[in-house]
Amino acid sequence: MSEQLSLFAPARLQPDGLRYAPNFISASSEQALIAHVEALPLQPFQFGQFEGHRRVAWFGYRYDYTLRRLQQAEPIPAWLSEVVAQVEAFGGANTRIAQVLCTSYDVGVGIGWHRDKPHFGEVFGLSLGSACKFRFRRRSGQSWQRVTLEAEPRSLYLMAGASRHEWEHSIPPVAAPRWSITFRTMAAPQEPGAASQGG
Ligand SMILES: O=C(O)CCC(=O)C(=O)O
Repeated sequence: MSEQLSLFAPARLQPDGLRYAPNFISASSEQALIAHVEALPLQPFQFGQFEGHRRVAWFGYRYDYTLRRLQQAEPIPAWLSEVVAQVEAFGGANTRIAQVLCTSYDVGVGIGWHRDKPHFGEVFGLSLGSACKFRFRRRSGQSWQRVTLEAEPRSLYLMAGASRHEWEHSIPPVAAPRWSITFRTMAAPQEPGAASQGG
């Protein structure tokens, strides 16, 4: 498994804590994972009273935007065990995936600017089916610093550190069907009195 860190163009700026591994899985694993994801009872993403266009299924935990808290979800299924183990090995010692989110993006569907919920720790994303422009932005005075990662099919990205907690990310509407599997660890318990992350 090789790791590639220099795909950011045109600027050399790169969010700290971001790692990227092209060809993280084989083409046959990719096809098998897409088939498994498509066989799930995918539901439109619920954001309080709003409904997103992407379709999702959660395992381990689900964040309920109406109740504003984590809920227990179905356990992570056996067909994900191998790739979860690969992701944990990529994350390094003590990486324990507690939540998996499977997402299907039809043509023209993307995801808006956000940071993942603070309940979660590190965030890994496996891209399937087609490439997307994985965009990052961070406030810099009156403007924004911006970086785009071309997330290729079969690649894995890891957001930790500043890339996870300071930079927001988004995906513009995709030009071809894309699926992603997001793997999240849980955040370390906060020290009493420590400031919590918004969003
Ligand atoms: O599809 C992806 O790779 C990103 C998904 C994402 O950012 C999210 O669900 O919060």
